[in-house]
Amino acid sequence: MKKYDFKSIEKKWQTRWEETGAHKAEDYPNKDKFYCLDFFPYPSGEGLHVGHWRGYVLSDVMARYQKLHGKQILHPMGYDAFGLPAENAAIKANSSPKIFTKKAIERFRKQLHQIGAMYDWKREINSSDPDYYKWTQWIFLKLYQAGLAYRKKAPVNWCPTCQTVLANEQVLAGECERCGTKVTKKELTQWFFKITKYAERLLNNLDHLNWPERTKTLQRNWIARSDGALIKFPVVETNLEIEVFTTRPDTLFGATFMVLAPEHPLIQKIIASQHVDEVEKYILKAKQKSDIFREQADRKKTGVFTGAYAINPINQKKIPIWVADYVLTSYGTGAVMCVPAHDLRDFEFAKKFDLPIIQVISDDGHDNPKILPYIDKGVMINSDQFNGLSSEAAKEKITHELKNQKAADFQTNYRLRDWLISRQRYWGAPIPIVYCQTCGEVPVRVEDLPILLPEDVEFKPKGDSPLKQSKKFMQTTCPYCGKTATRESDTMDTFVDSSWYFLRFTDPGNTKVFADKRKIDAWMPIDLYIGGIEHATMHLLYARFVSMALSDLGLLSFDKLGEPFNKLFNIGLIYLHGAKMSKSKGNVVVPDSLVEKFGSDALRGYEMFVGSVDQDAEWQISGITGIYRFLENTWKFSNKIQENESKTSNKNLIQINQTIKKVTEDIENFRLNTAISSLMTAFNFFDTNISKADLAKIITLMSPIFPHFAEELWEILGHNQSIFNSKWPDYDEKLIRVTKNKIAIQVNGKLRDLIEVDSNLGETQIKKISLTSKIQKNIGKQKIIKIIYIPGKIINFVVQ
Ligand code: ANZ
Ligand code: ZN
Repeated sequence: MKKYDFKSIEKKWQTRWEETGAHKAEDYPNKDKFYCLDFFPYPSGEGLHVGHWRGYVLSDVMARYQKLHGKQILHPMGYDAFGLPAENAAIKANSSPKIFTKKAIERFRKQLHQIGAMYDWKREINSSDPDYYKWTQWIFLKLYQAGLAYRKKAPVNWCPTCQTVLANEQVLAGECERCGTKVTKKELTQWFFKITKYAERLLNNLDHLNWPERTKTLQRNWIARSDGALIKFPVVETNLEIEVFTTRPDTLFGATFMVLAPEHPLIQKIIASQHVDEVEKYILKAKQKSDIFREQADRKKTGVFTGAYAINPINQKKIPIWVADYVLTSYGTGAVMCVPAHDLRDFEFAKKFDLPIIQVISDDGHDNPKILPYIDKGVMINSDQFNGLSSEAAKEKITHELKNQKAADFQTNYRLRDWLISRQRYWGAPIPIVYCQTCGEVPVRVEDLPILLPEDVEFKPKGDSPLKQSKKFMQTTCPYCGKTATRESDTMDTFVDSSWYFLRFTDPGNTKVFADKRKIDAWMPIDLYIGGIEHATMHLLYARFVSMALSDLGLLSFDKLGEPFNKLFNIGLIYLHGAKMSKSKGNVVVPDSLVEKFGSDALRGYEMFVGSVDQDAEWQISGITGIYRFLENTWKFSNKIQENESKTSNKNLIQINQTIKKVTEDIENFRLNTAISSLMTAFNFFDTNISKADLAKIITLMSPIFPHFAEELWEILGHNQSIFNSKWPDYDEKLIRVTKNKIAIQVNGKLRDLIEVDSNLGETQIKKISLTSKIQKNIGKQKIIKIIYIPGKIINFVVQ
């Protein structure tokens, strides 16, 4: 008997798959298709560790499983090669991002090959390749023409270490997502994509997606819809009005002052002369602080009085107008009506500056200063004709009343901000815009794409765009008038590259269009998308936006909602010694040596066995040996059957059918760990009374997880076609239903009852069932001193 020589087996099958084009995806699938994708990796210098493998193995298991169900598969792989990680790593390694990325990709490709996945390598893409980023620039131009890309001067998040701006999504708890530095604020002209135009659709469509609830919730909270009212407050002795957005129009009678954000344009127009100096000073200071800092709830409140007053439109009372930095310019209207009795921040502000506090909602219909600020719903008080109403009802009524007087309107706001896409960094796709002295801001002509990234620059970050250093790059001519013009020197956020790559996979070689529409239509939407939870509010939101926008432009039509990812699965993280596996924590297990020692199949198996794939799991260093032994035993067993075939016994047949049912259901529900357990149980149970054909069925069940191993045994069992061209086995429901046994229950040898039980029940279970039968009264208070069980026939209780 041949021994389990995984090295030659795995090499043999990987070569054979490649030579026969086994994983080549059709351009136009003509039957059921299955597009199975992993979030494509950025090629870091560190290479892959076993935590990365987990998702790649899972997606491959699913792709192979679907292939065995006759589906046509698209399972591609590529590299998110532009961006800060590659650039920072290149700086550290004293290399150029281009050379560094090339090397990193080579290493990644080699490691990815070890997985033995059914990737169609002919479709490999690299987002830093001009053939790719040409189309990233093209998509920019499309969005620009549609008014969805624009430039504006805005206070932006600035990372002093990375020396670049960050999108809101890249700021985590006030720190740079990449390097952890405290993010500051800078006033800069930047490029934005108008994702806010899609806020409502991005939110509502979530209801139709087969995504984990947790991820949907993260997106919902990020988009954060709030329903309220826009209310106008006239400014005393002027014809000006201050508009506020409030979610609590029910508290209007309690509005005792207003606060404007320091950036609010009306401040200059209403400020009383004796307050100018103080207000100006305050504004200057506030502008240095980031929004995230300003929003922190536990900060001491600061502010200044403008000397001006407004009229509360509901009761015509005069209220003072203040400036304070806890009001943000980027949300609502940048002005707030302040209700200290019912809002914590307003309450603290009123206490500090001694402003009036009027309670207008109460839990029992009475004033109760001790419970302020009172944030809950309740009964209206101190609110004239609205007294006694529930605050919920008053919300509607007060807004209606003011709407009739044209002083208010219902309004919905979103927290979502436009996506800031320009970066003052080198390693990205140049933004295809030029500035002409005559024509101003002009988009590049499509036929001039790609705008190549120049190489004659020092790419280390200095706070200003490195592209500016290249005269050759910067100097150009205006596409409209032909006069000299300069290029935009910022590059695009890498999330722009990754917002459409899944479309390119359907037609990666196309030089005429970003991808042939028929090919996109044939493969999209993605049937299974696998990646970590960390991209919930970044990549997954951006990609949905770009798909919707391109759909609206008529460039895509595969889904009426424009949604690219039908089903999303979040893979759990791998931990080692209680910490998330990562190079920086020094707790990395690399797959290479495990593959060398135990084989790719054993590692694939352990990746699926280490825990439920939707949960984080602790890596056990020796865990892989259990899987390896299982493969080795299965190997020996199968070879024995091959050499000495017999008929399948009834007992084995039942086990086989039960295992088919169990493994099928487990894979369908992403329970790979229990699928493997069932396979182990089955082989423990089997005796050698099993036919080759029946054994082949069980080998097929193993094949998505252990593809090389299964191919080899399949061949040994006499097949000359790849196992993946065969069919997933069916089970026979009749054979699963277990047979019954009649058991005689005796007490001291006398027959007392007869029961019918499933034949697969063991002694303990039969004992339990017997003790609840009629014999209870025969035993009574007597003590059981011995139980004699004759399997499947008799159970005798000896009592005294
Ligand atoms: C009056 C009021 C009374 C409010 C009350 C709350 C409680 P969400 O739910 O996040 O939409 N607000 C509005 N614009 C703001 C800005 N630019 N900066 C800081 N705060 C702002 O929050 C809406 C509420 O946040 C609004 O409702 C407003 O305060 C405040 F008892 O208006 B409210
Ligand atoms: Zn011009």
